[in-house]
Amino acid sequence: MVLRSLWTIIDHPEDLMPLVRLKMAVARIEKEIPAEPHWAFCYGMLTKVSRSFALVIQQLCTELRNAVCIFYLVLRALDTVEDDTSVPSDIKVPILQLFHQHIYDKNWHFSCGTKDYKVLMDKFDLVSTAFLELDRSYQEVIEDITRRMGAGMAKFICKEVETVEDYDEYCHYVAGLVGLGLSKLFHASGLEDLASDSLSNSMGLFLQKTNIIRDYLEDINEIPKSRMFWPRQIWSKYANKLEDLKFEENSINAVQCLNDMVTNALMHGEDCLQYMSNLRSPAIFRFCAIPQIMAIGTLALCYNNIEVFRGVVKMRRGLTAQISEQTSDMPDVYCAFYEFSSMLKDKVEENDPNAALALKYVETIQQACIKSGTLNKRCFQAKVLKICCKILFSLSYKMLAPCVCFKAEVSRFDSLKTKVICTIAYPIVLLMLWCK
Ligand code: D9A
Repeated sequence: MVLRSLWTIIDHPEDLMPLVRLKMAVARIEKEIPAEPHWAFCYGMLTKVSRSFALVIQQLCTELRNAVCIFYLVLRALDTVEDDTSVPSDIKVPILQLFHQHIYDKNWHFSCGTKDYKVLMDKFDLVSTAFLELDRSYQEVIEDITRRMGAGMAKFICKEVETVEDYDEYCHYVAGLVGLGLSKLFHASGLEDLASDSLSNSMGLFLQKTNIIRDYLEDINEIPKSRMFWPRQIWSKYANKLEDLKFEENSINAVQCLNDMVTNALMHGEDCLQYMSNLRSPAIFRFCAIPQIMAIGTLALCYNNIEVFRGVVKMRRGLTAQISEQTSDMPDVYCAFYEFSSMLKDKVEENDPNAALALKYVETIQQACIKSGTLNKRCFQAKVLKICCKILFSLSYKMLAPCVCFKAEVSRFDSLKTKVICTIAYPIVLLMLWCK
């Protein structure tokens, strides 16, 4: 485990400093928990269920941050009810449908879920207490979205995702509505114009479809009952049962099906660029842009990648740390979207049934990035920086290796021990260089 991280750093030395700084940032926000117990609980919970999300939320101004934090926890609680396969449908459905009323009731309580989610449900009164302190305009948005999402989830409790239309509808309820709600919260804060419902919806669909693709194996292996979000209309072209895709003998069809799903998700990329380019507040911009860049990066990683059916495919932590550090304006987003879509484009194989459509969506995204006219400068700088970092790393490695060899009297220059010692010594050298 430790050794694997070391190798990753050797391969990607440019990850190191962002990872160190990210660790420090996380440690800092964990210390800055508010004084009142209900707010302390809400922010503590947020960091527990999603570290990276907790970090981007911190950048928003206090008023908006509190509203988004509560919105996030209410949605997570709703999700927990929806996900808990041990709760019978006839109990679950009315809870989902009435959830928007329960958030006003400090005495309401329903125990379900596991681990951190169970704690969230058991102490939901603290979330309600914090919700009741929000400005009325924020409360109304959260209530409205919770009502619509709960009704939508209830509708899909007894219904499978059959067609691509069902898939879009389901994703609208669980993610598109989050986009709509956030746009309204941003508007209520007075910092942004109200974004259109259609662009806001695309922001959610792009993220959610990426999660559904990436989490294939996790959802299929869910105990006691597997959960299936891939639409039958797509997978039935490649298999008789969705589970069959995970078996080795179906690899070719599995990858084609995966590519079909990724292509479907790519469709929303252009709308997302449009939505982000309309934002004004730098903090809101970063809050929106970081998850979107992660999504297109994950799609590029998953495309044509059989590993999706074997285990978890995730971006390197160092890469996500780099993204959260280096995303501050639209040129950064264009650069990242361009880079990741090029990566995906290189993986498209001619004989794939959806190759033409995938290339068309990639082209649309890249055109939007090119049209901005900001691509060359920024992308070039980033690449130079990465190459410099690699050279610096390999130089310090080559310089250190002989010293270590000599001291340790190791005869083989490239012994594992030497490499490990160098890898430990390297960050110290780099840190000294970095801090001047
Ligand atoms: C979001 Cl309030 C989410 N979802 C996310 C996270 O981003 C969106 C849930 C609740 C809220 C917000 C999000 C962020 C910014 C702008 C948005 C937006 O719209 C304008 O939502 C559309 O994934 C969940 C849904 C996709 C269902 C909406 C980002 C996030 N990332 C995870 C990473 C992961 O691998 O899941 O939560 C994390 O940080 O742990």
